[in-house]
Amino acid sequence: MTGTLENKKTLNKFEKLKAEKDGLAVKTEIETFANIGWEAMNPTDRDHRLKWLGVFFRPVTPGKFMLRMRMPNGIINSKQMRVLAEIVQRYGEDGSADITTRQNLQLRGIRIEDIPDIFNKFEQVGLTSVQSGMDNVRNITGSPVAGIDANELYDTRQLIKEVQDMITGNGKGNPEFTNLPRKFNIAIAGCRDNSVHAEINDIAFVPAYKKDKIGFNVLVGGFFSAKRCAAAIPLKAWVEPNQVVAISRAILEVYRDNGLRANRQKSRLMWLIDEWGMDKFRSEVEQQMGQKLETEAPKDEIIWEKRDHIGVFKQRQYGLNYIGMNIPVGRLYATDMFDIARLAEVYGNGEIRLTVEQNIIIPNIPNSRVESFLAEPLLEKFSISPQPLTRSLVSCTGAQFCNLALIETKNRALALVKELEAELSIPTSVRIHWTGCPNSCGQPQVADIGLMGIKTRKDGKTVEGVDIYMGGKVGKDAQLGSCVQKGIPCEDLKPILRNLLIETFGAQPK
Ligand code: SRM
Ligand code: SF4
Repeated sequence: MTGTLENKKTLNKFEKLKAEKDGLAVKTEIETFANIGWEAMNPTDRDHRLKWLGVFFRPVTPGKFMLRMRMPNGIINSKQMRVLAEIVQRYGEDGSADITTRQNLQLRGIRIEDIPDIFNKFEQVGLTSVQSGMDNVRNITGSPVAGIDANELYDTRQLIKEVQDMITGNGKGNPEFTNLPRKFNIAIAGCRDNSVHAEINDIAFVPAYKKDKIGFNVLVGGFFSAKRCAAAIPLKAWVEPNQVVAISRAILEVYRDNGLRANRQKSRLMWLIDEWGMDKFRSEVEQQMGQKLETEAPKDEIIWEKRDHIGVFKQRQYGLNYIGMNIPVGRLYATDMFDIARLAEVYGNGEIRLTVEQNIIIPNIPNSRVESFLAEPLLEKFSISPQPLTRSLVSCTGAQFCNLALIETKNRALALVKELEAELSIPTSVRIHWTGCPNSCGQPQVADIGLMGIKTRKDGKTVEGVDIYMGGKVGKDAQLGSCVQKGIPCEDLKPILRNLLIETFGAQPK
């Protein structure tokens, strides 16, 4: 099933560990792991296979694991949020949660001895963290205002759930898709503003009409890696909504069975498309689906600038509103999570949405309740009208928890924008994205100003630094930005950003 003869001869470390024992197999061993503790565990199970259950060993904080959830379409309810809050609360100062750039939550401080109990709790409230790391399909993103946006073209919520259920065996784990050549990203866009960054996904469904029927043009192969970044390209296919699950399955099967596995740096879907050419790839997908694909619609419906959803907005449902709150660099603590759950219940219908900008939306708030919502103390911390740089600041995890990081990101990012906001009047929000290393989890290539962590030299010493990216365009006609300046020590960054904001984004010294 997996790979050619040549691949099998040259198995790299990760292919070997998957061939020896499927990652999902550790599901039946979690009680044992809990009993023996992290130090006695087989290192390959602990450091790698546990990621198939969403449990990440953190070499930076040994014994305190990270737990990456799945949140299809970025939607969670207050009951689920409260369960997650209780989990992180248990770990005191070590416990926190981060909203991720895939509309998802990651919990921190988790002890292996608690995992069986945590998984039981997940089951009770319909949460899962399965297949969220390593060579699996990541959280599937969709418009954060699906179903409530007055101008929506297709409500993606059910579709995204169906695709996730297909891939994960209804959240229990599905061995059909636990040995892909590499990680895999899927996004389904149903609104007009490309709020999912379709172009950076291995499969993206973008709304498009054929005659008067709404469906999706399919894009494939988008990805970022340290070696190469590529925007997704058209599969030259249009599908109806009821074909989305089938084509996702077919593409995954083609990739699983034929994707390149010898070199991990060349294993993402685009490398297979390069090798085969789009025509062959497309016809293999058709064969796997057992049906001919329709040609793509001549134009898609992404015709808006990207919205950030921060503030108060009317819903498609008469008399209801959604309110987007800015969560600086996506960091939440237990008390915040309890409070968000409470707000969602008291003012809305208990629903909470996450965005790829690492923010939160509370929907379904009646007109009559908006004013008292806005008077809630939590809004002083999580503003609905934040300062222009804080508003669109995004940051990956960085050195605080990530062992691949070359620099500290979240705390530095926040401190720097606060200083710049104090010194400058900035007429519009400027999207600044930080990423701690060239893996680009913080998506610097989609930003107005992207900052990628590197090591550089200053006064004969190695210091933390950044390469600067610019020109990332989101929404309609999205485009990836590129590197414009290399090797700036972080301690010298502020005046450079200050000048950029003045010269390119119309900022004025106060
Ligand atoms: Fe990522 C690896 C965090 C979105 C590209 N990413 C990692 C690891 C797991 C590395 C590790 O084991 O420490 C990081 C975990 C650190 C931690 O403790 O939090 C990590 N990635 C993240 C998150 C949390 C960043 C954030 O703060 O939001 C995002 C989690 C999303 C989720 O909910 O699943 C995250 N990562 C991304 C994205 C952005 C996206 O999907 O839109 C990318 C670029 C897009 C892409 O993948 O094509 C991304 N992460 C990577 C890569 C490079 C992949 C490659 O093909 O080379 C790695 C390294 C790897 O896989 O070998 C990586
Ligand atoms: Fe870690 Fe690098 Fe990803 Fe940031 S970009 S989370 S530092 S792997």
